Amino acid sequence: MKLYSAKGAPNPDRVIFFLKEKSALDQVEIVELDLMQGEHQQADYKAVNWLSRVPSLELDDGTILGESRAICTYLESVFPEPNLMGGTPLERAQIEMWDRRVELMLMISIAGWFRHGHPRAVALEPIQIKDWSDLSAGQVQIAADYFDDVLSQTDYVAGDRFTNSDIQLFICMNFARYMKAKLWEGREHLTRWYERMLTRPMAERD
Ligand SMILES: N[C@@H](CCC(=O)N[C@@H](CS)C(=O)NCC(=O)O)C(=O)O
Repeated sequence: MKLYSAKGAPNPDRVIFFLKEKSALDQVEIVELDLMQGEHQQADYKAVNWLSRVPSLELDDGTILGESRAICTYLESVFPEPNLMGGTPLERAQIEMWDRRVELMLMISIAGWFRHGHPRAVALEPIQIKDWSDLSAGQVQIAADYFDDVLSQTDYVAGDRFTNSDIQLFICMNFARYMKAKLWEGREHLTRWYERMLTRPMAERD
């Protein structure tokens, strides 16, 4: 299997961190693309993923999978241990629910804040709309407060054990740092959770 990725980019990291938690990163060949140099826009990568987005997973028979969560769903079956996406129908649905909340409420707002507000992101978003960035920045704070509240009630995002939903939220903490924001700071429960996440395999440096 071959994973098309980009160093430090949040969506590929969703897959990389997932694989680290499975101790399976060495089972996948990583092909790094430089997004700032537009390598993902070149014809050879467009032939892999017409949308020019990373990550993409190329299976040994040439099948291509896009969308980080779909890729993780596939990898969960290939590397079932430790289980990160739920062991029962209910738990699978709950983890998907939390994954979607993290992505739709927080990650997309951080993306809007970054893509429309960071000078380097002009390479990805040639028409930057400052109001969009400012609006997104406000939504990020609201969502961070929400997850602080969620973590006041449970030890992990989706309940009482570590799952893919924690990986999603951890990615958001890293992503917001591109905007010099430490979202856990000043948020008691998010801080307690974040400090625990820093000790996990996904946080280990390459
Ligand atoms: N929904 C997709 C999003 C993929 C995505 O937007 N990836 C970013 C990197 S984090 C990208 O490829 N950006 C390139 C661009 O905007 O031109 C997923 O979950 O994989």
